[in-house]
Amino acid sequence: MYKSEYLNRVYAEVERRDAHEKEFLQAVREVFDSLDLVVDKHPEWESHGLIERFVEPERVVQFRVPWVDDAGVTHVNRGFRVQYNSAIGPYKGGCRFHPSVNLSIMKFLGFEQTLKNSLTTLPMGGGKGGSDFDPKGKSDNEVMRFCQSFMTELYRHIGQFTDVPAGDIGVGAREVAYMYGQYKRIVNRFEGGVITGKGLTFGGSLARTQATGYGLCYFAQEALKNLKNDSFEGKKVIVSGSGNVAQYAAEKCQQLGGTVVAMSDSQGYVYDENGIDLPKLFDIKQKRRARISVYADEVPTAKYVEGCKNIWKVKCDIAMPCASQNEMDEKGALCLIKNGAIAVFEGANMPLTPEAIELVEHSGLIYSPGKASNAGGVATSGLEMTQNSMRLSWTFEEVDEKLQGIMKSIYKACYDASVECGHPGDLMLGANVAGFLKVAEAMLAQGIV
Ligand code: NDP
Ligand code: 2IT
Repeated sequence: MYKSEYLNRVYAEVERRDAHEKEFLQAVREVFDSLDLVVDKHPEWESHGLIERFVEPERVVQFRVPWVDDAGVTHVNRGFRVQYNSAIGPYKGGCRFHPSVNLSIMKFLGFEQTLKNSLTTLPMGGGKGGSDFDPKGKSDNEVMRFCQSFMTELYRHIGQFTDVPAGDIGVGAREVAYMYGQYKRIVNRFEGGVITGKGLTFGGSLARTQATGYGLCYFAQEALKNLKNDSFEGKKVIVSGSGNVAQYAAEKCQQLGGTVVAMSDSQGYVYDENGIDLPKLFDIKQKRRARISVYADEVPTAKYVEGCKNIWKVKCDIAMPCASQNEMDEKGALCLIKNGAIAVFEGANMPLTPEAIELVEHSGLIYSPGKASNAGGVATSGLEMTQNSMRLSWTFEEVDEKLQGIMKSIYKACYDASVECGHPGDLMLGANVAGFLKVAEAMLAQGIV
């Protein structure tokens, strides 16, 4: 499969051991496709067992999370923390609460996070956690009890110098605050740097809420300018999802002159040719925690269509998938290509299937992988940790300016690595190679650990 015998051997072993972990295997294959172009230049990787070590998380914790609902019924969910790689800093990465969560999804996210965090330029290793708990339809008290039970086990595995969780799907400001409250109560220390995405009154950073979506648009802006001498101005944009990442990607995109014509949730999508009315969307999603179909009930120019995968049929210039893994398959990619789209920038983690990536890249669209273009969220989490250590808070403008600088450096690192590998503009290749080289160097320097 690969030119490199070494990569073939390591992949065969991962496949043998983790045969049932399809998302993890998918993420590994994608990175190995890129490393195949550079591995020959690094014989020390094989002699130090570097890639064998890289595909094995340093530690995986799985635990029971019992909690009692409002009716007094006991439930048991499964909790996870994958401490993937600490070569360049403490494990760092979000927690996902979604019924689909399993070990494969946690490991793929931890693996991707390691390379993403390397690209941020900040000293953070990679980790991910979560639970198959579904916060949808639960009362605030139920969510609080769940978060407290989750942290009652997780607290012993984390710490500002060990592992720093944050949010992800199903984990926003409310959940982070409940988890932090329980952590503080158990350890009896106000250790702000133990978790990020905190509220502004207890150590959170301005602009962290916006950071992933804004960062995605800053990255996209850089890529459009550099590769096509173009911008968001006058472009029709699809932003899938309608959670944290999607909301602020849509907001920044509209500020930069784009028109977001469609957004979705897991049930369906809304189309509004006038551009999504964001104050309305924020009210529906943030205040009321309602379905996106409500948008079409309340906005006369909008139309609701059942089935979230059909969103890619809407004609657009730029697609920003911001919902979940494998949300765009071959069919979706073909719709974009047929409709003349020029770029796909991933806001979610691994939203395109391998077949979709291949089609998009071969048709000459700009394509950026999530580990590069959605890194603004974790980068700003890194800035939150810095502020916590310094015991001060930067202004929104200060954080936003640093975020813009970081997204530009990430773009440059990806682009430069793509040139170095002889494929200028292949941002997936660039992201994988640039992200991996730094982790590899740190791992080699630290010996066989
Ligand atoms: P949210 O929980 O805020 O929103 C998730 C959105 O995606 C919702 O609209 C949800 O719809 C939709 N969704 C979830 N699962 C599916 C699915 N299987 N198919 C279709 N739609 C789905 O999460 P975030 O916005 O935080 O995260 C979105 C993506 O961005 C994830 O891939 C996450 O890993 C990634 N990410 C998040 C960062 C962050 O800082 N939050 C940083 C970097 C990446 P519904 O409400 O119907 O479930
Ligand atoms: O996928 C991601 O980068 C996140 N969910 C954010 C992680 C973080 O630690 O802020």
